[in-house]
Amino acid sequence: MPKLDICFSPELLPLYDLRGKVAVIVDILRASSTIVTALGEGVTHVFPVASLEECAAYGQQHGSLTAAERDGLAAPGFDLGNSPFGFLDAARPVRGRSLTISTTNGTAALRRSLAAEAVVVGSFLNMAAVAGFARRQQRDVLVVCAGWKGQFCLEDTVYGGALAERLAPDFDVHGSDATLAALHLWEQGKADLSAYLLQSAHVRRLNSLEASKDFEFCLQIDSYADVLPLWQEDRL
Ligand code: 3SL
Repeated sequence: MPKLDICFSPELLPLYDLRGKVAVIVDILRASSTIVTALGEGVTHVFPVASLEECAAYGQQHGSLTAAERDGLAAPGFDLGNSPFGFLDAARPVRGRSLTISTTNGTAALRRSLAAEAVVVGSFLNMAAVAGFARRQQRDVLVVCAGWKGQFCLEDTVYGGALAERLAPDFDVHGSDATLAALHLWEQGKADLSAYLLQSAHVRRLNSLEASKDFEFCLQIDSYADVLPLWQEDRL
């Protein structure tokens, strides 16, 4: 039976062997939720890049929309920041465009996970798509939490617990203390996820940046149930 494990921070990735596994990259607030929203709203594909320089260069090279964030704020000089609402603005249609995006933690975590057999982006918005993909692959899954600058983030770990609950009993979700802890946290929070995650550091950070509506948006379960951002060559 395949196993599901959770890596709490990209800094811990050297302790894991990604080869042969499905890596699920998760940055609930907000990069993975924003990427899923972009694809759900008709963006053709996404180039996730680590640096702002690459974002500008790729954007120009591919004629794509550019989105960039540092420390929670939209980085100057790009079309968009890292809010999912940037892709829901009727005044700026995104359908048919490609997107190059760079964020503080999320896109960097993805770039650090490319040794995996398959890399997908997970969020609450597309849990069904990710769970279905994992089931079809029949490989071990590692949920890679983007965290915040190397540190643990509650919301990413709670997502890991939610995914573990969905994949049990077809996956072994009791093989690591990380997954057990994530399942416990999900159990604590799932009845009222929004109230539970209000305590988290990143929610407080977003609230201070007046991005609290992003928080509620990113907690919707399966609102883009068919969107599967899957890494292929150099894009999702
Ligand atoms: O760090 C990231 O990748 C971002 O998702 C952080 S923020 O939500 O835009 O602040």
